[in-house]
Amino acid sequence: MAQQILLNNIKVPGLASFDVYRKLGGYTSVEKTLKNFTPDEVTAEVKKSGLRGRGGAGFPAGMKWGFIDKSTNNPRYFVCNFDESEPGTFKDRHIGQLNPHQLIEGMILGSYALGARTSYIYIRGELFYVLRIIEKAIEEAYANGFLGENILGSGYSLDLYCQPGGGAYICGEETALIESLEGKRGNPRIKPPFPAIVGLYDCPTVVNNVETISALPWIMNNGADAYSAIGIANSKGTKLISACGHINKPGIYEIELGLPVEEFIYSDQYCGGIRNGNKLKAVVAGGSSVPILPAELILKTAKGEPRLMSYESLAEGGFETGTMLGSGGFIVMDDTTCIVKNLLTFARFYHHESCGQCSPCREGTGWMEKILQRIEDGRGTMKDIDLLVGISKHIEGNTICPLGDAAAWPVASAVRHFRQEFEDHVKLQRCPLSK
Ligand code: L3W
Ligand code: SF4
Repeated sequence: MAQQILLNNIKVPGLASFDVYRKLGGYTSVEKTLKNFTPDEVTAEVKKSGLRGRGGAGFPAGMKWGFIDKSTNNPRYFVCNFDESEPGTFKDRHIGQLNPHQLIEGMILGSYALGARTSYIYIRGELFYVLRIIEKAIEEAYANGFLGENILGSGYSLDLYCQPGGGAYICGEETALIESLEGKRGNPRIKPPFPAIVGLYDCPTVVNNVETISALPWIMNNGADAYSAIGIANSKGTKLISACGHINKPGIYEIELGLPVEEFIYSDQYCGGIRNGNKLKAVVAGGSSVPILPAELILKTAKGEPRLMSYESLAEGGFETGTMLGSGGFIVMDDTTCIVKNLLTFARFYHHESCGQCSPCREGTGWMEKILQRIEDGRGTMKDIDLLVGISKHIEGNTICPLGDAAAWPVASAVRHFRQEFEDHVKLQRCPLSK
């Protein structure tokens, strides 16, 4: 059984209540940290642990905290990105719903490290039922002296608010989230400056994902060395994977980074193999925003080495033959799947969610959707296939935020790995998989 850090007590009845959480050792990391660690020592511990951002980019958490300018008197903010909207990604809502105090405990630790006096959990608007659970947990934390003035007599004070999101995928991009939190339309800002320098209300701000923050209590309780002893290379600790699609056991799994992909897909402990004994066709390993890989490249790298569930191994080969761990939304497709149709669904999503600020994304996502619809309907031409690739290349790297890249990468990789299937649609003037 893999080490469980985030899901350890998840099945305990009543875990969302302060009393049950506290009985299981909850909030001990706050007691220990406020007494024995300076804020900079907490940052140093998180740096040493090797914890990386679990929202998609995998940026080292402690390093991000280290960018915060503490030399001015400006307020600093710690913000939790709970705007989980990435297709195939449903891990954060699970821990927020069932273990909200673990997240609040992590918020206290991160806020203390950064010297934040006010912090926010920005939660996807549609997850209103989770917001209610978190707000209740925040109330309990105040009532028990873990939030508010002079926490546990330490001299450190913190107010924590839970804010419902604006109802758009783009509000999960950290600068759009900040704009939305300020009460404006969630339009991404140009980076740099990064939020660590100019963030919420133009003050230094760190935005971290729910899963990243929820790992902090374990790290402060057990130490950075214990955390970095789990995992592999520069992929330390555990990762939540929301597995979905054509597998026997869809669900949320906490894996130790470095687990072979083959074991994750086929073992009974995890996905339990492909449904109906079908053949694996393709996987999108990190939410829909990463390159799609065919079965042979998700199980083994181009060098023939077993592919591992880690930042490095999934990226091995670059975008020619590799992909990204991303948010951990693991979408599995069997051999009954039409890649063009699947891609069309993704393209429609990005077109709908584009904020419209930059023309390559605003125009390109809609254009790709139209072409994919044409090909899927049997009205496409061979030229359309190259046009798709051309558009995706013009979007990639030419936009304000990563949504443009996120829309381009799946298209470029699908044509690279499944060109024959696109050509068959054109030749047959229909989907080859339709009866
Ligand atoms: C200060 C520097 N800070 C980087 C910070 C930056 C951010 C973090 C990572 O995109 C990805 C995207 C989606 N000084 C800094 C610095 N930072 N350099 O580090 O930054 P970045 O730009 O690499 O990525 P990002 O903008 O955070 C996130 C992909 O994740 N994705 C999306 C998932 C969506 C969800 C969801 O709905 N919950 O998870 C999935 O793969 O495409 O590539 O904080 O400020 N020099
Ligand atoms: Fe908006 Fe798309 Fe530009 Fe991002 S890339 S700022 S979503 S138009």
